[in-house]
Amino acid sequence: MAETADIALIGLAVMGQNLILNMNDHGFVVCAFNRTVEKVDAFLANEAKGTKVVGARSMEEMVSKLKRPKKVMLLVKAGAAVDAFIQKLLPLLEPGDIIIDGGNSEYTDSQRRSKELAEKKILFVGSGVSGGEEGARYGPSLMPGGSPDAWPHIKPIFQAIAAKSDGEPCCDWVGKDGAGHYVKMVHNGIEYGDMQLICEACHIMKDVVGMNNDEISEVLSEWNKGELDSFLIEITADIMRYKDTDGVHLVDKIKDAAGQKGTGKWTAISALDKGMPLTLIGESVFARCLSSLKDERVVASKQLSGPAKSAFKGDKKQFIEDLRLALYASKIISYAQGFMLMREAANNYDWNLNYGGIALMWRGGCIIRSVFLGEIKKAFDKNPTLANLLLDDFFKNAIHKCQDGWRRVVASSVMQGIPTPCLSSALAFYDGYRSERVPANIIQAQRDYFGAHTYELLSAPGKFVHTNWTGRGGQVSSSSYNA
Ligand code: NBP
Repeated sequence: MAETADIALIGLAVMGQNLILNMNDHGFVVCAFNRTVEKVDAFLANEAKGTKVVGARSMEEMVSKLKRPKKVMLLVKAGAAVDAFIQKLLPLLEPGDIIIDGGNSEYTDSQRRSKELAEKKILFVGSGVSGGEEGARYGPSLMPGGSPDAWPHIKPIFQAIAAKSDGEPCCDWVGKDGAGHYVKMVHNGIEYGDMQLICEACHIMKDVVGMNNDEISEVLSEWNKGELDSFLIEITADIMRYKDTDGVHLVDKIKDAAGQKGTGKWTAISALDKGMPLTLIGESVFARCLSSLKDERVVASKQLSGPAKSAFKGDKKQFIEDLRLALYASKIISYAQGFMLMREAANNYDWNLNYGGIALMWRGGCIIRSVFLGEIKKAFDKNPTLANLLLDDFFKNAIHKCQDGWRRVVASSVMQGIPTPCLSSALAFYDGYRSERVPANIIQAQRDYFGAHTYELLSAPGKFVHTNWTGRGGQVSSSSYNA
């Protein structure tokens, strides 16, 4: 059989089909395959009709159509399906051939697969793919990591099909083993945070200021012309004004119980594992959990009271501007936390992450794409070893400019009984991060008091001592370590 295809793609659901058509548009010959083989025929007869896409009715046929080194990309359900396909591919591939997993896999799975496949001399790439259906078709954000030897072979395809930002592809090599999927995971965590922040802003406009959906939509559209210019603000403006066939706003008919597929939770778990205060993303995951306790909330709403409702009395225009500043400041905190987590992961796993490059990869194509990411790229381009985004002049000045309005919004929401887990936890993080002294000395004293866990004196760094606080305890202390 003629080896004519540049790459094979397994998985003909929404992502796979659209990526194939995108590759085809850029001149690559793709061989399509799917577990349910009938979908190959249907794809060739419909969406891929008239293209250079070829199909295969077995994995053997698929591999036989590939040029060397053979490149096979999987766009299937994450987890066992990926492992199953890898096992089936192994007897068909030779050393130097490449397997790419483009699904939303856990980075720990990609670390394991990288290692296992390296032992068999197969080059493995775990690539984050973001942008949904439209991104896959016309330019996704791609975050490939794994075996660096694979990159020169897949780079022309990946960078051709990726979204472009100022002419540069939103795709570059992220790092070894699970780095690509890790960065994609953090991207999704940030996406959870951005979405929750926008929801909180809408809630405040509705229940503190008393605005209707069309007015909220107008404010969001206005915000989308400035610092907050982003895909998520843009689509939320559309959502808020969208009317169902009966003329009623569709958003008000949707059950207020948010779903989740795990990537936000994985980000929060990784942050806890690494001891990083990823408070905003953590709160955004918990906010979804709380939302899905709908039945309990309905019962509680009839029994637990809050402050009496009062009509908004302040300067509406000023308050909306405060809200914009609160959203912007909280977003800065969320991204600062996300980059703190990636820096810690890079230290843990010996990844050499290019933070400016990551900001560029997220600048276009993906769900969190925004003008703001251009500023993050500039900050890391200026100082690649920047310890924290908040210490960059641009972001420092932005937060300083925002903080009065931010505090007013959080205070008003608290007084009105409107939950703002992300806006307020971001402010708490900011106030904690900028504090030279926090009350953790009291925690250390408490731990030593009840469990002889010892504490470190400011005057003797590195020396851990125990005090017999009550006079009843002994002199023996617990050992000092951090879990
Ligand atoms: P799905 O996540 O719905 O997966 C569908 C594909 O997985 C089909 O090809 C299906 O084959 C195959 N599959 C399943 Br389901 N179980 C399988 C199994 N046990 N063994 C072998 N194949 C199996 O498709 P998608 O939404 O296109 O997403 C593909 C990947 O990309 C996922 O990992 C997803 O998380 C990720 N992703 C999705 C988006 C998005 O916006 N949808 C964005 C970014 C990343 P069949 O046809 O035979 O059932």
